[in-house]
Formats: sequence, C-alpha cells, structure tokens
Amino acid sequence: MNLDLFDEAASHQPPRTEQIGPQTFVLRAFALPFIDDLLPPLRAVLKAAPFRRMVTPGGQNMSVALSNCGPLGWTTDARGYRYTGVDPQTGLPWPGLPQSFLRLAAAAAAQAGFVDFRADACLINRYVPGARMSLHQDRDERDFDAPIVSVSLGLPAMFQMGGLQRSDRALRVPLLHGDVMVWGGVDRLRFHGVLPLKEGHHPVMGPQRINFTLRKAG
Ligand code: MD3
Ligand code: FE
Repeated sequence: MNLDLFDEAASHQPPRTEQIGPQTFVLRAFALPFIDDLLPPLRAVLKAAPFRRMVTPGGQNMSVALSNCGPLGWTTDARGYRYTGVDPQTGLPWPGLPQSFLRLAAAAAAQAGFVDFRADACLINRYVPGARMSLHQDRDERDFDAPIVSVSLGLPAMFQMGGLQRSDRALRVPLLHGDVMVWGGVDRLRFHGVLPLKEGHHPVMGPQRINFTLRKAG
C-alpha cells in the first residue's frame, strides 16, 4: 500500500487550508464532519434567543439579524456597541454555548496554530439576500490576543478582508457552507466585511446564510 495515494496532490483534492494572511486561515469544509452536532443546538439557541435586527450607535438598522449564545453576547443600540451577559430583549442570560461549538472552535484554532482557545461568546449572524456587513474592525473584546473562529453555513458569501486601515485594498474570499475561518495575532484587527448576499436556496439551510463567530470577549 502506497500511502502517498492519500496525499492531497496524489488524490487530486484541492488544498483544504488556505492561508490568506500571516495569521488568517480558511479551513475549507472543516465544519462538515461536525454538522449533525451543530445544527440541533443552533436551532435550540435560536428558539430561546431569536434573531433580531439591531440599530447601530449611528442610528442605522443593520441588514444582518443577530443573536448570541454563551456567557457574553454582542449587542448594539443607540448607546454603543458592547458585550452583555443578558439578552436585552428578554432580560435573561444568553443561551449556553453548545459544547459542539466549543469543540469545533478549539479544533479549528489548533489547526491554525492557536493553542488552548477558549471562547466565552458566540455571535450568530443571519444574512438574507441583500444583507451585507460593511467594512469594520472587531474591537469590542477585552484582549486581542485570542483568535476568532468563524463558521459559515448556507448560501455562499463574498467575504472582504482588508488591512489595518479602512482604505487598504481588500481581498475577496468566497465563503461556502461548512467553511471555517480562523484569524488572530497580527491579523486580529484587520478591517473586514461581507458583500450583499445573492439570492439562492441552500439545500440544508434554505434561503439564508448563517455565520457564527466564537470569541474570547471577557
Ligand atoms: C476579521 N462577521 O460578526 S466573520 C462579525 O461573515 C463579522 O458574518 C462576518 O465580521 C460574517 O463581526 C465575517 C469572518 C472573518 C474572517 C476573517 C477575518 C472576520 C475577519 C480576518 C481578519 C479580521
Ligand atoms: Fe467582524
């Protein structure tokens, strides 16, 4: 038996890990082996804390609807962006962070070279056709040493990764069902965004894209 037959090149598989920055990795289809353990807990979280559209401090209605699970959840309103321990819509703690999310996040972070990643927040974004996220930095977390792990489900999206200045030219990266991105270190504060979602129907997720990001916020 020649084990080389199972190398990526020998089996004509495209590389499954793409490095798009010094410390930014796209792990293609990485979530698919976990998917049966992800979707039922995701549904349970969304039943307890349904998607809602929030308002930015500048008074804009976000086109992306969001929810959270875990000890901390990200919110925005007229007073600003912040992490809170309770869902402002119910006054109750955010639903617990599913173990399967934590296992996937730790495995993906390790694959990208970040050891011992422990998330305490999970922001869940829902994009319907036309929804977008303009270029921004993620800087509401307490320390920027931990990476962020993002999991894409459903319809494809065009992700934009820029530099440390808003005006830096952005790289476009398609993100598909099951793709996982991990970024941290020198890439942690890069500007990034998502172009308007195209119409479509995904066989598993229907007419939407859901992205969830695992973070160490506190
Ligand atoms: C940042 N979400 O929730 S996550 C967000 O697809 C957010 O819903 C987007 O931005 C979404 O704050 C993108 C993926 C991501 C991937 C790589 C990055 C964000 C990144 C690299 C550097 C900085
Ligand atoms: Fe972001």
